[in-house]
Amino acid sequence: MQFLLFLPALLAALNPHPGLAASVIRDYTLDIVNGPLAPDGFPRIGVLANGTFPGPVLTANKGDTLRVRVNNKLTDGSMRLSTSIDFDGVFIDTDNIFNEGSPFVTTCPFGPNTSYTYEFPLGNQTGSFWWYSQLSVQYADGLRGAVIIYDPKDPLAKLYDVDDESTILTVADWWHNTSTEGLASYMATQIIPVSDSGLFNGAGRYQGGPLTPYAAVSVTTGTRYRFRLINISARTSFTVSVDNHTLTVIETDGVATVPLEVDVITLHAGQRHSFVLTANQPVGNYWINAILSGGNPAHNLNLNATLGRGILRYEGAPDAEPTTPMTNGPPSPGPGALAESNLRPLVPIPAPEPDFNLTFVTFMPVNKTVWEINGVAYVPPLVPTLVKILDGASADADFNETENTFVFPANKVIQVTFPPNPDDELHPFHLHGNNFWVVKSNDSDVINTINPIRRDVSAMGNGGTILRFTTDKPGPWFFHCHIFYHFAAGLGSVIVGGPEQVRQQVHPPKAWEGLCPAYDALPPEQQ
Ligand SMILES: *[C@@H]1O[C@H](CO)[C@@H](O)[C@H](O)[C@H]1NC(C)=O
Ligand SMILES: *[C@@H]1O[C@H](CO)[C@@H](O)[C@H](O)[C@H]1NC(C)=O
Ligand SMILES: *[C@@H]1O[C@H](CO)[C@@H](O)[C@H](O)[C@H]1NC(C)=O
Ligand SMILES: *[C@@H]1O[C@H](CO)[C@@H](O)[C@H](O)[C@H]1NC(C)=O
Ligand SMILES: *[C@@H]1O[C@H](CO)[C@@H](O)[C@H](O)[C@H]1NC(C)=O
Ligand SMILES: *[C@@H]1O[C@H](CO)[C@@H](O)[C@H](O)[C@H]1NC(C)=O
Ligand SMILES: *[C@@H]1O[C@H](CO)[C@@H](O)[C@H](O)[C@H]1NC(C)=O
Ligand SMILES: *[C@@H]1O[C@H](CO)[C@@H](O)[C@H](O)[C@H]1NC(C)=O
Ligand SMILES: *[C@@H]1O[C@H](CO)[C@@H](O)[C@H](O)[C@H]1NC(C)=O
Ligand SMILES: *[C@@H]1O[C@H](CO)[C@@H](O)[C@H](O)[C@H]1NC(C)=O
Ligand SMILES: *[C@H]1O[C@@H](CO)[C@H](O)[C@@H](O)[C@@H]1NC(C)=O
Repeated sequence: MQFLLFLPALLAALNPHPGLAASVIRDYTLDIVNGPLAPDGFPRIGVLANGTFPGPVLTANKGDTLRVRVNNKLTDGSMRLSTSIDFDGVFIDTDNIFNEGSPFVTTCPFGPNTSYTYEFPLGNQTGSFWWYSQLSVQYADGLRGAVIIYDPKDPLAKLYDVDDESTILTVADWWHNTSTEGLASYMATQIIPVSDSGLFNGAGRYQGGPLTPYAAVSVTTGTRYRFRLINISARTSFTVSVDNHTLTVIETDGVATVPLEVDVITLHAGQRHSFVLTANQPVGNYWINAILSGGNPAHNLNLNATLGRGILRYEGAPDAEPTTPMTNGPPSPGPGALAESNLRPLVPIPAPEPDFNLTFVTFMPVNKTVWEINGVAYVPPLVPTLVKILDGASADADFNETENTFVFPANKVIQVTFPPNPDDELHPFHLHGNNFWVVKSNDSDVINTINPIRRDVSAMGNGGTILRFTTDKPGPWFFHCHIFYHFAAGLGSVIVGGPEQVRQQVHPPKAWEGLCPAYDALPPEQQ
């Protein structure tokens, strides 16, 4: 019996992504600590999983169950002491929605010296995702990392030779100040703190700072790599290119795509892309340009976006920086740039006709740090949405107006139209637990209901966007701007599908039921 229980974990430990059909439990422990780090050469204390940034990569195979025990060992009261971990883009099923980690929607955060274990089957989903603290803007302090679900039978496997931990690429913005200072400054000034640096695979530089070594990615001539590019930034978009190499996009937010060759990829909040790069250039060192944009650089003279980069190093090349100039790479938008409207899913699914239409107009009043959807800024409720549903809430009117909560029957199609954005800011909207069809991308006037890309984050802008999704998976799902400063100022909503089905299907464990009473009992400085 003991042996049988241990066998899956043993198999998982021996072979990180075997081609085995057997489903296993991927058991991870994350110790959340306040620890020192200096990814761009500036030393500070962060909020880190196991003391590292980015945090540990969580990997699984299609069909596995992910189990993540999170031990909150935070001690530094200058940053948030509670936490709550969300697994961005992962289709957590209704039965396990209480482990979805969205504070005040599906759960409550948990305080220092306590633990919580998130567990859910991964179903048929595969691709590149990430985990992070969904509490306030805490992830800006470092609590973020990748989640990769490998497909042992990837239909695009013939396009690449290597896909392992060495091909996971992360880009992140980084601040020398804590997120609590940043949030206070934002609330006081309406100006999102501009980051001090951009990090590629956890390393970067700021203007006038030390010459911190850039992260190098090793390749061998003639080999094809599946790079999984994940934007784990908190506020900033990244424009990524590799000097003298083309990038063939094959995945967007966990959805396999028709291969699309580009020179440069722009990643907005929360977005992920896999691309294939063939090491077909002369042996040498090449710049990987990871150029951030977001905010007025005049607000932080430490920021020099051009310093955001890494190195593609061929086997046989010296352990040195490229001798070519640091550029920002090809322009995006531009002729070689990835445009969302050009992406096609490998398996096209027409967007079904909507049963309900919503229009979301985003707005920030003058001189007030509040972001509204249709005139209402989201305020997290004291009692999470899921608790209210389990207690009988069934209609919009059962929620406070400031919960921006929209209730629909199960198995319906919802269309959300974002008219051209009058405030002229970028808002990457992210739907938890589900993909949407991007029927109209901000970057195109074309309405495509035949084979639009499906994904879970799309950037709204002044071009206008139309999304469709279904309520086939009952539950309350956060739908919010992924710029967490905007989100913290109210740019969020909750889509509830099938409240009756939720009450039938969802049976949370005692450990979850204890989270809210424990959190509510914490002194505010430990929340
Ligand atoms: C994190 O650290 C804990 C304690 O040392 C360890 O048990 C766990 O395996 C580590 N997790 C990962 C993902 O490395
Ligand atoms: C957590 O536990 C440690 C060690 O037992 C203790 O020193 C610390 O005060 C505790 N923190 C809180 C917030 O209770
Ligand atoms: C996974 O896909 C198979 C085959 O399409 C289907 O029968 C099964 O219901 C799916 N499982 C889940 C959890 O969606
Ligand atoms: C960092 O915080 C300090 C103190 O709150 C503030 O004076 C400074 O302007 C902040 N730096 C940036 C770049 O926002
Ligand atoms: C990339 O190609 C250009 C010519 O297109 C060349 O000048 C440059 O040296 C090449 N870069 C490297 C690192 O070889
Ligand atoms: C930013 O860094 C690049 C590369 O080192 C340098 O060429 C440029 O002058 C820097 N920008 C400023 C404003 O100093
Ligand atoms: C939703 O809007 C579309 C136009 O985009 C329209 O064709 C459809 O009839 C509307 N559906 C409902 C239920 O209002
Ligand atoms: C906003 O604040 C600025 C600077 O304090 C002030 O000049 C302006 O009149 C304010 N605008 C409104 C509409 O309150
Ligand atoms: C409803 O929202 C208003 C405005 O944010 C707030 O003052 C009130 O306390 C909320 N009521 C409940 C029950 O959460
Ligand atoms: C949105 O589209 C407009 C018009 O095409 C364009 O100017 C803007 O850069 C786009 N924004 C994003 C975030 O793609
Ligand atoms: C990366 O892109 C920026 C800009 O769109 C967002 O603000 C970030 O939230 C995003 N990062 C993640 C992890 O989504």
